Amino acid sequence: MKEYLNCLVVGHTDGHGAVATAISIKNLQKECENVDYIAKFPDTGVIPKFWKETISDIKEKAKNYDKIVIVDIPLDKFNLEESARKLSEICSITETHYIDHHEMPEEIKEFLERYGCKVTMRRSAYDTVYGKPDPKWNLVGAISDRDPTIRHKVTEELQELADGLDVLVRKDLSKAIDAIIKNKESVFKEEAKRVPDPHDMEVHGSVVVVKDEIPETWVYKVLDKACRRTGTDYAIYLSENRRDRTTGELKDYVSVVKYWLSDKPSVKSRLPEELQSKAFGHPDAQTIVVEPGRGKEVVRKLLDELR
Ligand SMILES: [Mn+2]
Repeated sequence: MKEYLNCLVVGHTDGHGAVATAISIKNLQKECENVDYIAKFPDTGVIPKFWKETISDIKEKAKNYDKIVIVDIPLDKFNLEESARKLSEICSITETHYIDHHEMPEEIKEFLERYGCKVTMRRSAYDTVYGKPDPKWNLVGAISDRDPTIRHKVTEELQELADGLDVLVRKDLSKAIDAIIKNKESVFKEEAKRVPDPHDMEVHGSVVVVKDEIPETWVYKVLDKACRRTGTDYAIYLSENRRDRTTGELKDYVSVVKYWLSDKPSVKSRLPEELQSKAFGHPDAQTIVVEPGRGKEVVRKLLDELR
């Protein structure tokens, strides 16, 4: 007989969340007869929705569980007190473990602990999990979360698994969780093949320019691969005369990324001033939109600046 009868894991829905959920389930199975889980987009994937709606469903079911683990789901920073209050209600119904690696103010942590929540705040994505991290899968999850604290342990094979994981969680999250629990690497290696390989690449110092035609949805992932393969810090891709999906206008798009393991300054911080207003995206994954025919000039300017 195990110590607990029914346990529940509630987890986030990105690659890292899938690993955190799967390994938490695996570890709980050693102490619980039955482990259920909830990890579903958008219910546990969109943070405001989670704390506004999904949390009430969990509260309703809480009395059926001897232990609940909530992992990799940050409190809603725009409704911090409100989300902490809702979490504390669950903690007062049953044993609740809240495990995360995003910032939490000390007074919120103290508040939760007063209500009996078992709060574990981790510094790394790697050990954001219930119980012991799995030496392989938790690394894959941390790569997927682009956590630089594990940089010295990253290998090409683990990055390939993380690529496959990122693809599969968007298509079939429960299949991904199941494959991690069953340690089926082949499932992720197969998915990773969907990320196109860069072939035609030009290296200029610490910058690689990818000349292949890349489907729009894969641009950032392919650029990431290009940096990995060539050992460069930045990658650039030009897509000329592409139709804007909302306005229907033709534009040139220049995408620039910084490799997540590089300690060079962000792309955004290094953009020439005249391009700043034409750029959007994450500081390390920017796309610059210009009039058709002007893309090549932008690529030259970026090369001058970044190489
Ligand atoms: Mn995470």
